[in-house]
Amino acid sequence: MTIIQFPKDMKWGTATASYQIEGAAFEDGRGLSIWDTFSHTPGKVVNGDNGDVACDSYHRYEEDIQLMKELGISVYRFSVAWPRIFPNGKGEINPKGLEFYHKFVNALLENGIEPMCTLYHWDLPQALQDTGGWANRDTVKAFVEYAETMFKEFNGKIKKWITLNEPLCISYIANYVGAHAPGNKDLQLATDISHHLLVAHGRTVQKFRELGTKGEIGYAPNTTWFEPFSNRLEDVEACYREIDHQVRWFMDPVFIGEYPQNLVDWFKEKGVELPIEKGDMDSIQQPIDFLGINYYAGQIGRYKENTGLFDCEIVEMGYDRTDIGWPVYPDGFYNVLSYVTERYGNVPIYITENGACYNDEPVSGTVKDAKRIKYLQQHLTALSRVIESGVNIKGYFLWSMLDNFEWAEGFSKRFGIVHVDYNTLVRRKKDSYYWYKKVVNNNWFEY
Ligand code: JJW
Repeated sequence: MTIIQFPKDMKWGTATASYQIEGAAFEDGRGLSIWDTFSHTPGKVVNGDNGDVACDSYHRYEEDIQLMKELGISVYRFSVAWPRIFPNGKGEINPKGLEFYHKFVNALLENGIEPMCTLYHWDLPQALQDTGGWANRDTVKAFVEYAETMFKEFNGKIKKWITLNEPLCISYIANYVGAHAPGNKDLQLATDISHHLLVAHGRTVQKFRELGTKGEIGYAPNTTWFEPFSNRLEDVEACYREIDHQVRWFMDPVFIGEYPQNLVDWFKEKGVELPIEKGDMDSIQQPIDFLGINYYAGQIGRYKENTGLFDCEIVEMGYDRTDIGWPVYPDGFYNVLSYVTERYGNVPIYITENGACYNDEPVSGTVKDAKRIKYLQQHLTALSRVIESGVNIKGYFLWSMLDNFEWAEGFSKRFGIVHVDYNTLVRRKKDSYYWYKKVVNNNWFEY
């Protein structure tokens, strides 16, 4: 028998995002976002799904909060829909939007659950996309204004803030791969956006300090790990290019004030350059209070010419895959966390997302998602090992509280520890919910 024990001040939570759960897409003055446009464009989302209703959490948040309370979590990570606050992205504020989040945050606090608020989890106001979106520096300005509104409005009530969720997805997946809204396929555009996102992040942190906002602010890049197929230098370098892009590109500027030079050169060979203006790197390099890490999967990589952006091919190694096709690779979680700490020092880290897609359905009232439990056991073990090694882990947010709208995969991919029936919107606790409840309450689990 092995006991996996966590530090006594470890915080346990769950995570969601506005467009993925709220629904009420056209209510109370909410403006359109790029995900409304994208999901209503035929062929973009599996089965033509969209977030018009989603989990209807906009109306059912009290039920959701009861599920959280019974689970015993002390923190909940959610995101605010920018177009609910500023239907046109900037200018006039929609009081109903603020009112909704006040009611929601009050309800969390009344139930003893601390809110962690993500300001940007992908639902850019469509009005800002119409003037170029994140490729236009005016969007950076609009974002800082929106953030300022939120800091002032919720000062003292929300004490944990995240500027951006998964900048790699916002830039390269949405604007180079084209799999997410707005669905562009342009490497220069994606690179411009990656830089503007970092500037937006840094200026928002500056604004947070300037206003003397209570609490802490961080940032939540997604990570992955690439393990070289062999120790051949070419394989090692190819894998490090992937890591340099997925991890360092979005963290080196924040912690060190510069981009990884090898990738700057790599992109330059492809005719792509960063749109750095005077003062940008200073704006980006703001001390943050914590780093959020999202981790789901790792890969084995091998050098192959003209493959992907970085001449690295993914090698099929027969690892188990979740139902979204991502390899289960808990060592990658350990490696990413060690790597980040080694590179940037002992920064406080929240695991802002970790979890697994398994599509188990209810059978006579129960959802037996044993594979999700196994995934969580493996990843929490890796987390425990890294904590033992001295990495400064403050908390863990399981993605996700509920099954929800999984972006381009629509409702076909389920990440929740609570099952949602999308016809009736009935919530049903899965076996993993009960398993996680024990972890949260005991602060340990056993094999
Ligand atoms: C990459 C698609 C080909 C979410 C990607 C698609 C095609 C090279 C889960 N994290 O729902 C990454 N998630 O909202 C945030 N993380 O490429 C939260 N990463 O690529 C979860 C999807 C993702 C992705 C999805």
